[in-house]
Amino acid sequence: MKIGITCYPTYGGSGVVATELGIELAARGHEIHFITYSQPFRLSGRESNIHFHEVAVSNYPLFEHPPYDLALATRMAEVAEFYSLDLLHVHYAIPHSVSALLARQMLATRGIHLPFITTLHGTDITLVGLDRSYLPITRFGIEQSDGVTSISSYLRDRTREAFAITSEIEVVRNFVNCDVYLRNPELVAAMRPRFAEPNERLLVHLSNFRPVKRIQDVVKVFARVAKAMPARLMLIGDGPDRSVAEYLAREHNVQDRVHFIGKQDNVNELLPLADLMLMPSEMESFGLAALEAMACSVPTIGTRVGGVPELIQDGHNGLLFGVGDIDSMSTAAISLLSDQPRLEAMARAGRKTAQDHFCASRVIPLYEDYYDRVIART
Ligand code: GMT
Repeated sequence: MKIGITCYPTYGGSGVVATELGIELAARGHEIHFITYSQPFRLSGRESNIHFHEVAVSNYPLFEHPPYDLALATRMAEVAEFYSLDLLHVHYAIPHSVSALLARQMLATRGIHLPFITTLHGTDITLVGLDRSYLPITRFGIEQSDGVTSISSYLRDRTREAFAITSEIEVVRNFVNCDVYLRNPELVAAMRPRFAEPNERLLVHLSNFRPVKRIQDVVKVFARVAKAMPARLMLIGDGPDRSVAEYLAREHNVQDRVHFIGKQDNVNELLPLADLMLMPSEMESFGLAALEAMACSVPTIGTRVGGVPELIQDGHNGLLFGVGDIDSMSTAAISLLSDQPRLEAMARAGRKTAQDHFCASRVIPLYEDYYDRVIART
């Protein structure tokens, strides 16, 4: 198949999922065309079967707000016609589904058929989409899509309820490449000393540091752990709440124990170094970071929100608590990190969950099957 993929290429889990999907599809012989404003950050640019088409937005002085959506629609239509795409797959509803709709309409006037699929990722529904100024156009974009998928059952149900949508939404959960995300003992032995002493526990958090991630809770939980045992915290990512996290680390006197390592491309090399992942989010429609950690045999202490319970079974492959329940999360972290056999059992269970249900090799065929069905019925 020849598939166009559009996503936010530089930030957030939706861009990661879209990029990894393109990479996996290309490896399975499909021809993939990323149509985005910059090259997705997990692409090297050297992958075979993958093409990148930059969307350039003209910044004519009259445009205080350059019309990216229109430039994107135009590029989608051009690429689809030039390369005879079978399908467009857009990730994150706003504004991508509306741009895809415009591209489909533009091409239809020239007798070219271009179905498009929208994948809902979370904040496009739970935050931005529910903003009154975007709600009608988000609903319209979803309704006009030839196919819609969501990354969890939670998000499917939330979308139906919030937007009063009755059409079918296919659940295709997020995935991870289990051959890339894994715990390689030699790599761990070589790299872990950069972040922790042998007698120290290493905790990790990975996000875009937005308020929804509650990074303050990460630092507070870590500060309590660090009082109970030698420990370090590795913070991967960057974003608006980074300075709050830095401030809190100083307040709790753990600034020397926290590594702020910023945005990283190869998180598969960093996650396995840790003993425990902290994901105390206010909301996660899925929680891709926890899945990536689980695949690397790192269990997560997280919150019982959104689609997280579809991934983490409390007490089996991770631990779940109420949002903001720092006392319970800290106590649980200290107890788990003090009990090596239980920690290892949970790590194994997490790896097994990732392998049994969320490996790319299991999930990518679900997308291929869905593409076939959408193409066949449109
Ligand atoms: O969580 C973010 O801030 C990024 C956001 C996105 O759309 O890029 O993540 C959403 O999509 C991820 C990939 O599907 C999910 O794993 C996240 O749970 C989801 N975030 C939220 O629902 C808050």
